[in-house]
Amino acid sequence: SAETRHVAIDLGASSGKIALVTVRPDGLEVQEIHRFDNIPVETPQGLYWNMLSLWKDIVAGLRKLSGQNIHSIGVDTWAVDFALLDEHDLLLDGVHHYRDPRTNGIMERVQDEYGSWKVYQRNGIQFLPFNTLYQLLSVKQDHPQLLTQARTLLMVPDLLHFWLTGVKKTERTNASTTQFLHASTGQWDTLLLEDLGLPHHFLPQITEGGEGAFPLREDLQQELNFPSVKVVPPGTHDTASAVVAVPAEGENWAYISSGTWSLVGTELEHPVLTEEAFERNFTNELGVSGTVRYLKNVMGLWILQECRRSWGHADYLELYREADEARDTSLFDVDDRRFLAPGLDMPARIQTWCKEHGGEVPTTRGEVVRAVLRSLARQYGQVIKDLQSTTGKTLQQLHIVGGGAHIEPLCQWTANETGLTVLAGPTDGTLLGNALTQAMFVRGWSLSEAREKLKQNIKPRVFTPAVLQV
Ligand code: LRH
Repeated sequence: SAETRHVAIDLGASSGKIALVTVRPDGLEVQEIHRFDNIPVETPQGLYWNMLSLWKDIVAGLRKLSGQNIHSIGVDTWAVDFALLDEHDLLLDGVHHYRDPRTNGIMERVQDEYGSWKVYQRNGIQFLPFNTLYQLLSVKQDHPQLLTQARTLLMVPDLLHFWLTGVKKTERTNASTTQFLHASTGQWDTLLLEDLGLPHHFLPQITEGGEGAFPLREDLQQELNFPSVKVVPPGTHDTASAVVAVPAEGENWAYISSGTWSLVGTELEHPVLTEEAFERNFTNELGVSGTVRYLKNVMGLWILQECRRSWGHADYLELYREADEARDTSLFDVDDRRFLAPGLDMPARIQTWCKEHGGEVPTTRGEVVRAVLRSLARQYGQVIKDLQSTTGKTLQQLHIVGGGAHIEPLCQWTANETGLTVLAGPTDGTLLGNALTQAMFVRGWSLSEAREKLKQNIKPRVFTPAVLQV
């Protein structure tokens, strides 16, 4: 039909959003349906996501649409985290947060004892201490009975799709973030898991985002009463959905998906599994339609979010104004591991880093925010340089999608540090990419047709690199 309607459910590390995206011949209409906080819960047994509360909000959001003519529903969330289910599909343990310290030291052990290059050659995934691989090893170390009891492992969006449909499958884009999906076979790397002493009987079949549909569970369908709905999993890794929503032209573009994390990368047809890519710790995550998301995680706005929390949730615009007026102090390495864990001492951690490195310490809020944003931009500059050298691409445009596209000083500093024209927007790229991927299935579009549709609506803001004064 001329008009199709897609419900995108996007869970990020700090909030969830549900939107109804209507696709018409002349463009897209985005209607926000429900927005809610995602607040992790600290317990004596570790840091957990509140899955039950998230599910409650998903159903509450869908209820607001009940009876309407919706064509499809799809969920995306952050990567790497998972649930283990027993033979009755009961949750064994909750879903741990990837920032839970339970993985401390595990990645390093695998790197030393098994060998990093050996792992990288198999899957081309960047070494991050919280990858599913190391989380599973921590379960094996601390609670091995859970792995024996488990019948199914579901990644977070797969769990939500299971609760919506009753179907247990793993969507490919998010499966690639586990660090045990084989780069050339495209299947679970059972050999790697066996080498590391991990079972794999609980790994479901892999499906492609945007390429399949499942009926809504009967009881939900009865309650929600959508006349002709299907659940169409999109690229369920939020970053995969965000990349779909890059309003790209031609070949020579890179992106920053800028939210809690900054994912700095480019779209490729084939993975780069070279020693250079390995040394620079680039990842070859998978995107929709067989694409490769060649990118690197940069710590992102997380550092700012945690500083703000320590300042009693100060107003962001106020903070940017203070940063604009503040003096420059030392920049710092945003990717230092010390910034990964949650903590109200984030400003103090930054100050300690600067002291240790003999720099000028930021003291006021404005100075801290300025140092965070400028240090992020500097790191983007470095990653873009490495991106070009490891892929041989000559980049011309850098798209910023996600919340960070709102932050003008960050966009401008990023243009200056990378020397690339920055195109900022859409700010709700993940939601749009999720909905567009559902539309690809429902309407039979290709990825480039989806992006053409997006470009009818999105006019990015342009930031030109400042000319260096010599
Ligand atoms: C961003 C993101 C990122 C992952 C991280 C765990 O939300 O999905 O791509 O590395 O969360």
